[in-house]
Amino acid sequence: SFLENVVQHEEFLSGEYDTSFIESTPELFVFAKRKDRGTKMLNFIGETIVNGYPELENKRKPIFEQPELPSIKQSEAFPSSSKQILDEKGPEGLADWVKKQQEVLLTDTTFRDAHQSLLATRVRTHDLKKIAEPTARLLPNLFSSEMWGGATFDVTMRFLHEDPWERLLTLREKMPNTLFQMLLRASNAVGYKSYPDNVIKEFVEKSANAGIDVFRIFDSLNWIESMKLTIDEVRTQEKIAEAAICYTGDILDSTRDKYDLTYYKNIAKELENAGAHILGIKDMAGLLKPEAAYQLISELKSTIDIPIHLHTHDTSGNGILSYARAVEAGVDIVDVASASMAGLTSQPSANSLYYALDGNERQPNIDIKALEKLNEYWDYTRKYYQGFESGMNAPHTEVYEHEMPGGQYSNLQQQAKAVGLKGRWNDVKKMYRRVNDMFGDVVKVTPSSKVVGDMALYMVQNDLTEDDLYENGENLDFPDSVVEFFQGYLGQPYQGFPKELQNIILKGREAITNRPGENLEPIRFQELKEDLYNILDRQVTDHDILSYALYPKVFMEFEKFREQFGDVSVLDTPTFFYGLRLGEEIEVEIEQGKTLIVKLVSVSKPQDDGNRIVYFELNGQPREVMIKDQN
Ligand code: 3PY
Ligand code: ZN
Repeated sequence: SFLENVVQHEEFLSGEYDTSFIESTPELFVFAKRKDRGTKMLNFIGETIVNGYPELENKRKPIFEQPELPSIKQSEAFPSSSKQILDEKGPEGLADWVKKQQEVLLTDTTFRDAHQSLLATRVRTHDLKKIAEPTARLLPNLFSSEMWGGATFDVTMRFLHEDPWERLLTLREKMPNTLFQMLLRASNAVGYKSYPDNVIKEFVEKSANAGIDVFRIFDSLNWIESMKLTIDEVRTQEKIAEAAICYTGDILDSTRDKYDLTYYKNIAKELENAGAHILGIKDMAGLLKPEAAYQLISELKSTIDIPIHLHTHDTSGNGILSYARAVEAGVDIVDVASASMAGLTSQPSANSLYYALDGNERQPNIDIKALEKLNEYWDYTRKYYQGFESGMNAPHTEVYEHEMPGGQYSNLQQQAKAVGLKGRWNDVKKMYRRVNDMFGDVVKVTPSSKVVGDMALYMVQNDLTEDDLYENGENLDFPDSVVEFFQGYLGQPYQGFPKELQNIILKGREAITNRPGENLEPIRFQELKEDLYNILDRQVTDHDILSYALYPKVFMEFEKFREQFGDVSVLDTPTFFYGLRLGEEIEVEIEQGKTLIVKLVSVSKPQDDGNRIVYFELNGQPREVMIKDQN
């Protein structure tokens, strides 16, 4: 693999915070000798040419058309926007302003949830950066751009070998007048488990400083106890705390009364009391049917005073109608994506909503021509990522059955493939719903959805039925995430755990009922900083420390990768995924004003030791690199 030299220490891999092992096993952290940037880049491109990007089945580089960028006047000042209102009037001032708008406001999720939900989160900073300024200049009336958080933090480091903080800072520079919104999993931050309180606080502070304005905060079990600390910290930073309820079940189905209107009204009131500036309704799977949207928003409007921001996924094909009904009921803001990155497991299309509300006094005040222009860019750019498409190409009303979040669909599908269940995707989806019911009908959103997904994969892989669990549970070795979930490490589900199943899964391990963050040792940031400084032998930023605190293994692998291959975020996306064709020449701007010209000349046959020699021209000079053929 790419990462032959990655740290392979048991304790380290388990992601423990214990830093003493760094001191006791320094050899694990010795990094290779530095090479120049050109050599690193040739090594990366050579790897990709010889072995392919690990995750893609098709390794041959297709011919892609270049998207044209919309024309903008870079010399002009950026048009004013909601960002100025926040900066001048603070979060309460902004919330008041939102309530006064007649038209429905829009959040554009193209930079985050749309590609998380369609392309397994793989859209690279390179492609976001190019369209960032046109988006900011052409759509100043957006309420916000959701461009960070959720799965992007992990995926940028793990699969794209990029620094998520650099993405945020880069986009901030290109879009100074846009409200930046992130998705934050409360005490799970941008990870899949609970973190110590001081990590959450530090993360919020540093994200706010780096440019996040709106924090959409949710708990994967709608457990408010776990959201309060995050809400408080966002308020301390004078940013917008959008506390979200995750919508699950079906308020229209009277036989399924665990999550009824009263349940949602109570949570909304509690979140308002906890200090939310905006209430988010996070319909992560797209289960909120049009009439339910009308009823829910109407009831909530008469229950709370803060603005309401609705998020859905269009999996069923009913997203636009749900929004139209929510608009009728007075919803303040809705989440949409650029048309070519919209629909299906993603958000409803901004362009479609604009036309759907033609003649309606609440039609969004947005430049449709600009939307169409931006759309062209995404239409081309999406093709670069075709290897990550889920294969869903028509509305799936079966989502009302399996209830899988849009952001999980393509990711779980990849996971199923990876464990050899490629032909059994239908079984996995059915099992997903069975597991939900066995778990007591739980809210399914990251990370609780991952637990349900892990259990479903486990059961399909091992051909287990529900009866097998009850009859033979003591002999089964359940996935760690499932055990930890039943230990209460992700918090407490509404109405508790199903006791019998909990006993079977825990096998005598103890379960907690308090907030997991209370039990976790705070991270000693200063010590960690010194340790990392010694290991990496470079200045360590607060961002590095947080990346390490959240994802120790992923961060160290990312560092190793950078040491070996340099900053690959500067490469164009087709080259990043597919390398170069014979004779192909590209220009790579490795920093402002410094460009490398790389041409692939030839690739040798594998030698006796399994290596191939890849012959390049780098700025006109012959260069060769030796790459081990892994095939
Ligand atoms: C995330 O937490 O990443 C989600 O998008 C959940 O819907
Ligand atoms: Zn979503």
